[in-house]
Amino acid sequence: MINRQELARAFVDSLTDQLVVTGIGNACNDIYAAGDRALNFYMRGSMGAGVPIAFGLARARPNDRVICVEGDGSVLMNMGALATIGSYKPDNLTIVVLDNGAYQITGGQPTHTAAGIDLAAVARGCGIESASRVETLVHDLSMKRLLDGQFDESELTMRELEVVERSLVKSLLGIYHGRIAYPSMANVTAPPPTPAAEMAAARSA
Ligand SMILES: Cc1ncc(C[n+]2csc(CCOP(=O)(O)OP(=O)(O)O)c2C)c(N)n1
Ligand SMILES: [Mg+2]
Repeated sequence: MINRQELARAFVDSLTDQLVVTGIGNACNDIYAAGDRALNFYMRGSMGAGVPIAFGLARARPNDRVICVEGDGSVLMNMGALATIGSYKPDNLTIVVLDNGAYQITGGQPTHTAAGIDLAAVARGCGIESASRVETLVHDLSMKRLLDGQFDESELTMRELEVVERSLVKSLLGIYHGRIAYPSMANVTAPPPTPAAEMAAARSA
């Protein structure tokens, strides 16, 4: 089973020249810890600002691909941004919402998604037709492989394939409880330095 930081490392390793905007939650810390790059922008301060910043960047840089990684708490705080994106439909913007059902970084208080609010459905309602939950993406992926014959040699039953799908979804969601200090997270959750700290370091260097 992979965990959220491993997922962040795999994501960062797969990047080439994409512009990455992270939200203020764990997305920011994980992606910074996985490997800082000049093309990353970490929103450090305002919840809800990652998605609109990424949208503005996508509009301003139509030849670049922009990927925004946000938390559920932030997206809930600024759902109107989804309607703006649905109106403009930028084709160079991808939004990934790490929906752990919690304001994890401030102590794990539950968000509305923990009560069943479906952000992918909200996004589709806002005109972002391709929005989908990770369960759907994984199922579509496995059905595509099944239909194009890639499982023909495999002895997996449909029931076993479902178990594989569920376990992949669980890995991808990487849900951890905010109040538990997981040992493997100890050395990777340091946030990126603030701009003020960076300027102070540059002055003293
Ligand atoms: C406008 C605003 N309100 C509250 C905060 C305090 N705050 C910072 S991160 C955070 C939780 C973010 O939750 P989420 O986006 O789901 O990310 P997670 O911590 O779950 O990864 C809160 C409440 C803030 N920075 N800005
Ligand atoms: Mg969250």
